[in-house]
Amino acid sequence: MKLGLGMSSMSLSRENLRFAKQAGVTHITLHSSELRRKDEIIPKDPPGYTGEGAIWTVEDLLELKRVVNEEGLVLEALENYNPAFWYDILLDGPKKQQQMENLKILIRNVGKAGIPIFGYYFSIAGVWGRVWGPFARGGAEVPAYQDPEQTPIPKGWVWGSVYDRNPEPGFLAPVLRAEMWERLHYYLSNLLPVAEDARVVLAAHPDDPPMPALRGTQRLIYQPDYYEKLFNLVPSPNNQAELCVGTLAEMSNEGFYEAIDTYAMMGKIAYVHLRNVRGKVPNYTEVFIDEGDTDILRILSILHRNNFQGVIIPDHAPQMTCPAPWHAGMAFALGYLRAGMTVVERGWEG
Ligand SMILES: [Mn+2]
Repeated sequence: MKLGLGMSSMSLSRENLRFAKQAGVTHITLHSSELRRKDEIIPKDPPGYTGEGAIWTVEDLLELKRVVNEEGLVLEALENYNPAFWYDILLDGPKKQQQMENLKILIRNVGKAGIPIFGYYFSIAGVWGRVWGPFARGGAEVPAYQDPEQTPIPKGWVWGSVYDRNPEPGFLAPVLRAEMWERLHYYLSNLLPVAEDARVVLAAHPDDPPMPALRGTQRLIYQPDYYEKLFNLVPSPNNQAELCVGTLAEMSNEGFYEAIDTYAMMGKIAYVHLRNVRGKVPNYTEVFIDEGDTDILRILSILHRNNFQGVIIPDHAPQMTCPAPWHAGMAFALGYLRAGMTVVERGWEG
């Protein structure tokens, strides 16, 4: 098991890479949906606009990797496409084939840059409906889900972003589950052969929040054992899970420890998001890693028993009351995970 930290284009800096190194982190995952090539950024774009979606070149990716490597860390995964890269794959729209050809180029480039994993979240509604509040221990600020009223998705909008600056008026028509599985099949059956060839694992995040439907779109992986269907949909060693334990714990059905045991045994876990949570859909809140309903040491023990060799990142952490709320929250989670990993790997003999 390796300790990782997730960063975004906002937080990727020499200082933060050193912070990670100091906290015992060896691997970085980079949330790449916000990354736009420098020549693409236009200051007057509306908030949340994705850009046109110019695919990152091998040089772009090698530059990211070089910065991470220079601080003594490994770039393990990119996480999430810019929605501009694949909105018509998600929506079954007219640019679907063209966008698929671009994703193939992207995955080949990721492979050429030597980045072993690409994490994705196959969802139209995206992460939606969370509220922030002082719900963790001592009033630390965290996201929570409180069964919000679900509004339809405006046209021109996908995955939490605006992909069309001049959309038609109106709303997206409802999308049924069978149709979503078909779209996922199109994505995987086209991209997995390229990913195999490029030696890149495609790693799926579960539905977050794990509601059976969100804003009129039915969803795919919203119960712990539904990953099996994804693995069987297009069988491939490169078809794996970006296993988000917090999201699995939020799901309405029990049995997520057993599901994780099974997926770890199958060698289907590309990397792990590990955070704690209190409650389940449709009402839950994120909390400190030692605070919620999930037995984090049991998760680490299951992973270790199955010889999991991949990276574990804290996913999110509460904002702690101090001049550096993100850093303090992450340092607490990283320290807890570092100690937990040591205990399960070495065994505790008192
Ligand atoms: Mn996650």
